[in-house]
Amino acid sequence: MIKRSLTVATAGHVDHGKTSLVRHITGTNTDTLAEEKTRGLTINLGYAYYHFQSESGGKDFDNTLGFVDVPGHTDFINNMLAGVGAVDAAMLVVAADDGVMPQTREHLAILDLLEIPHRLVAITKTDCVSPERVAELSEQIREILQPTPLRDAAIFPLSSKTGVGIPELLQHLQSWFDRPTVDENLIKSQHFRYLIDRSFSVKGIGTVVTGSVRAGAVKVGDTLFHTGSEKLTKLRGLRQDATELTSVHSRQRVAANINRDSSEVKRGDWLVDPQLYTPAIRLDTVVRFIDKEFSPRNNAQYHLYIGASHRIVTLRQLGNGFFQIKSHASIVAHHGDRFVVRDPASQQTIGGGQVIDIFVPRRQRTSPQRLAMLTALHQDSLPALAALLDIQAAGVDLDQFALCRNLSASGVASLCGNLQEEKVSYLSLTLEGRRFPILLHDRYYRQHADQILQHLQRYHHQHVNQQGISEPALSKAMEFEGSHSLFHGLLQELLRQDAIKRTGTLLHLPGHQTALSEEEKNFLDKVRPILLKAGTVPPRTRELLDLTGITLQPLQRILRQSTKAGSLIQVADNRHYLPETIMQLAEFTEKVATDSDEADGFSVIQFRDASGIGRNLCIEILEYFDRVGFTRREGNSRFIRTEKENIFGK
Ligand SMILES: Nc1nc2c(ncn2[C@@H]2O[C@H](COP(=O)(O)OP(=O)(O)OP(=O)(O)O)[C@@H](O)[C@H]2O)c(=O)[nH]1
Ligand SMILES: [Mg+2]
Repeated sequence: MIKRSLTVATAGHVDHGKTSLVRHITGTNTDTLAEEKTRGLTINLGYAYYHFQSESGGKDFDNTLGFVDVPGHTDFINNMLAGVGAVDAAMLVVAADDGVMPQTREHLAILDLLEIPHRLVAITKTDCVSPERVAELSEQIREILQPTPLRDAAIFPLSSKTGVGIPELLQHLQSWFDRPTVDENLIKSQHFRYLIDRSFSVKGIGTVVTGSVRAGAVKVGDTLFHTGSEKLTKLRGLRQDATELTSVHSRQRVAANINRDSSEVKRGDWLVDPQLYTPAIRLDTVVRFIDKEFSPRNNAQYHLYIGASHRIVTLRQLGNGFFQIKSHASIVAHHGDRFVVRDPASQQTIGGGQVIDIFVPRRQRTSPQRLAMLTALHQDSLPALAALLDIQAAGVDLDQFALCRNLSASGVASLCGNLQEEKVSYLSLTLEGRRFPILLHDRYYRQHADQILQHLQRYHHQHVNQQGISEPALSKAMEFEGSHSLFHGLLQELLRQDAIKRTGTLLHLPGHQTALSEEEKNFLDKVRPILLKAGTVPPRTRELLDLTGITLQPLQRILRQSTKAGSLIQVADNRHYLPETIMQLAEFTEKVATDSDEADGFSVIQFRDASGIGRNLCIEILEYFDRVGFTRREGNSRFIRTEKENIFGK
């Protein structure tokens, strides 16, 4: 038996018979609160299930139709929005006697803005009116639906009192299962996301949450990230209605047993794959306003409903139909997530839209480049990536692209495969500390590479005695506008292709070799054995005076020349090293970093104790490593920034 499930939310004006209809179909009264019972109306979301088996194409299916019953009363619109924020199907309920009322219209607008794919209309209480009235109301509803995507929605006149019309409605709901609801490839290409709508504590079991899987798949025993507490949690168990499950995938509604305290968990929180968590305060979006003339006031506060959460936000028009949402509290969202905006002053739903980017730049938020980027991003992943490659001279940050769109490693791999089929030629720059490479269109790679090569050529021309230029100095001299990591990636690529070479820390063109003067050769013959013998604590310049018998000024001059030629490396004002000793020290530093608790880096003291080198010289060595980009200092800790070969060559 193949399991399938679909969740349908109700919608419609207060007292129009939503809860009664769900009860008639499932046998469950979802109005469980005492207050709901005494007032005879729904306040909070209600959940119920209808199970049926079916057969199609020679396969047997075990189907679960889940219902999320929402309140119709406008006072509880927050709950209604949380309920419809996580479903793929909805039924708009209109009572035959009352007809179309304010919340009929508002809920219809919300379903429209959220672009819920499956929808139908139920006309309830037909037992209270004449057949003519039902026909007339059907006509009116048709007209109202006409300008919306619900225009083709089927309309079912029925009565929850007599049961008339309900079999037809059920048959239609069941037919929704025949459309493919599960795409295995899509599930694999995304990380797990599960939207929580309730949390409670069960004796002997612990915290149980209910909600719906919005993407990906998960199995019992997996570790997830709970966004509300920002803590990891183990998934202890899964249940769909009365059935225990071992795994779940996108589009299923399930209860999950997690090891967090139920007081930490609230509606609107997510359980996500730990790699996916990227909360944002700002979102760049497209918004559609119900009143086309409407334009948001810059500092006004609006209510944003996204997923099952509610935020106070401001809206800022960016241009080309894009709007920036700024929230007082962080939002967990990804590209394509839908939302609704309400105006607290008028208490009306005013619009809704879709998230485009969750990585909003701090500056130039409305620049033509940013708008072009948003236009590129406002497409499916493949055309979006192709368009970005075309316009981004600094390359496409695939880490961000993948996080924004919730793409797993397999999703990224298949996307890049498709890109190659499209004959887009680009280069992947793999960089340490990043999950995915930076992608650079061949055109831009050539531009950057030419610029680097030309610069080196000019440099050699102007500094004949110098073997080359260090990476940070080159980047500075070129006024390179891209990131440090892009520059580093470009150099790695050029080194890999032998288009440039590195001697010590100095980058140069392959053909360039400084000719050593007789004087330099003699000096090196004399000084190399001294430095080799001294190892990691070479003599200071002053000490070299005695050791070489050369007087200060000529010694300083020749040290300078040898440094330029790459034969020696100057670590501090008065201290020069052989390149191979620096390489040994770099290797040693990597070991110190690995031996120490990696997350905390390593300290000068640790380095001193491990090396036996005096504290002051240790500081000089490490500061030199910082300067050339091998290590990075944060407070009292140092971290290895890149493999030593990337800085000092092989
Ligand atoms: N005669 C008749 N009464 C109905 C029918 N459906 C619902 N009712 C009655 O209408 C009233 C409201 O029904 P509910 O199902 O609670 O309405 P609701 O849409 O869930 O209301 P809210 O959740 O508060 O928005 C109840 O008294 C029901 O018994 C129907 O088909 N025929
Ligand atoms: Mg109700």
